[in-house]
Amino acid sequence: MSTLIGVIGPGIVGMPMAALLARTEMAKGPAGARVLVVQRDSPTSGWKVPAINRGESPIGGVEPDLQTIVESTVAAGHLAATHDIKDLRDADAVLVCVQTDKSGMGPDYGPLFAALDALALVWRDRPKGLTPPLVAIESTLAPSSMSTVVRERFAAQGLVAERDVRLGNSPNRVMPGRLVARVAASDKLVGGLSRETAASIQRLYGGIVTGGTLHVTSSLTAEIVKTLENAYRDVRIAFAAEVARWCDAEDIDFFRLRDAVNALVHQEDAASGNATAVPSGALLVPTVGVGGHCLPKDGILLWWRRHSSDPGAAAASLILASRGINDASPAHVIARTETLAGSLSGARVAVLGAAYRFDSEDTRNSPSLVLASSLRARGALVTLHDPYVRSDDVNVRKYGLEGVFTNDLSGALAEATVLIAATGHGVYRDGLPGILEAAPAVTVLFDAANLWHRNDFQESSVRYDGIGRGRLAPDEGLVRFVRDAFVAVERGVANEVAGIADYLNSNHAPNLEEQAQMDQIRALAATCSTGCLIPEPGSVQVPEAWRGFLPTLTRMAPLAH
Ligand code: SAJ
Repeated sequence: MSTLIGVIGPGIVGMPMAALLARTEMAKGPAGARVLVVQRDSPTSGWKVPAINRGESPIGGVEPDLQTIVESTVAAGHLAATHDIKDLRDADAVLVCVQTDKSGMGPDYGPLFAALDALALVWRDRPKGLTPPLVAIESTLAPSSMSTVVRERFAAQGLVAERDVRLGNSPNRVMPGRLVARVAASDKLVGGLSRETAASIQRLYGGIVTGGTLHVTSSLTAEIVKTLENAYRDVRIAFAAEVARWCDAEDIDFFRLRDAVNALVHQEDAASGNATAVPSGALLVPTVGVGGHCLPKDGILLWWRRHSSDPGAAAASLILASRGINDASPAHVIARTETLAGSLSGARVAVLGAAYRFDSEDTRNSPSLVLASSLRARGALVTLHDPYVRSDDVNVRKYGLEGVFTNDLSGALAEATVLIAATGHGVYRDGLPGILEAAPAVTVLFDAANLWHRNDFQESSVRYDGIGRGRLAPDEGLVRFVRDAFVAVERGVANEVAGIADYLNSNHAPNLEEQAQMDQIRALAATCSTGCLIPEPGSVQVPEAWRGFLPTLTRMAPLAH
């Protein structure tokens, strides 16, 4: 009987994993495993099961290769989908790829627990004595969850970890727009409640993570590193936003400063000059804000256990402070646009982009929606455009924007007098002449997505400005100051993470092999392809303020612990 692998949740994590596992098994011929995707028959996602069984990928946006792999593996009988989780009764391994979210200062495990409970119910009556089925949780987990709430979920149904079910976690490092390529090429962490379980997941993934390394570690370490990668990305965006806000007030070119500082600390990328290059440098790229299903929640997940028992440390947290700095970005965009255009009350404003990131259809926590909603609250007459977001998108509706949303770019532009670019879609970057032509009444364009440059508007009467678009070159002293200010923040984050790891080891990892050691946390975080270079903990040097400017995060850095 061939192996049966289950994948619960055909989203941006589960779909590429299922397709790639199926293709690997297909290559083995008829003896290869069958991969069965499970999606409960919900109003918003039940449609994915018949779509997949027709050989159609349910993932929108620009996803090279995914559709081809889904089509071929379904046709070959190695990939299928079902609404019924009971079809996983005899599964040898199950990947759990459902979304986790935050609720207050902790995780919202509603969907995860629903999946685990349903799976445990199906497995409760499996004949004992066989090899216990393997569970690999791909979803991002708040540190300590595997050894506490996940283990307890199965135990509540009589399934004892390692005896009746093998529990591991291998957090996804997907990147919309590059889903298939990133799974194959990225290093991946593999945790387990036992080293044997982690090694079993490593073997299962060996055929699909072909360009990256599978790093075996403890569940707790994998949980900490995964949430840290996103939390530290959020911090670096917040730091860049603080510096850019000061540069904009001084008319200094933030992106030239960014490139100079990133070169000094040897953490560079191509993102300053390309809106669709994934930023990975030390200073990241400030935009309309930070959205998605990951960065807004993972710093809070990382702090979950410690926050409730150490509110003083939480108050000094750089990770938590960064959330507030980034959430202020839409308001800064409006203020800067009004500096250019005067009051936006009564103005016809077209917002370009509703998705939370470029070349994606995803609107989860999208700052573009916050921006459009805030503009309307100020009395602006808003149209919101996006080429990929569906007109019945649940988040567009949640903000009450369905009446002003359109996929028709010309229609959005026809009467606009102000344009705000909020999402860095490549079609916008490459379509400026057509945009200006379709917007005859536009006098002001504010770029909050690093799409264009001043010289793109030399022949145009449109007044252009944007985040980080100052005209003056940064001088050497400023470059060194921002480098020193950044080094203080990265050291502060290292001290904060060490404090969290110590807390978790003391309170949620009684056995040494379950614990998370700082040197391994740093080594594994460094395998993140978008940069997560955490220095050793140590004393923080705060530079003298530069012409009265000292980023809040730098000022806070010595207190983080
Ligand atoms: N953003 C900026 N400036 C930047 C980078 C991002 O404003 O320099 C904004 C984006 O516009 C977006 C948000 O932040 O609104 C998140 O962008 P992202 O590039 O982090 O994209 P995600 O959230 O889809 O992917 C992140 C990635 N995490 C890291 O790079 C550490 C990805 O590798 C993870 O797999 C993913 O979270 C996840 O699922 O955890």
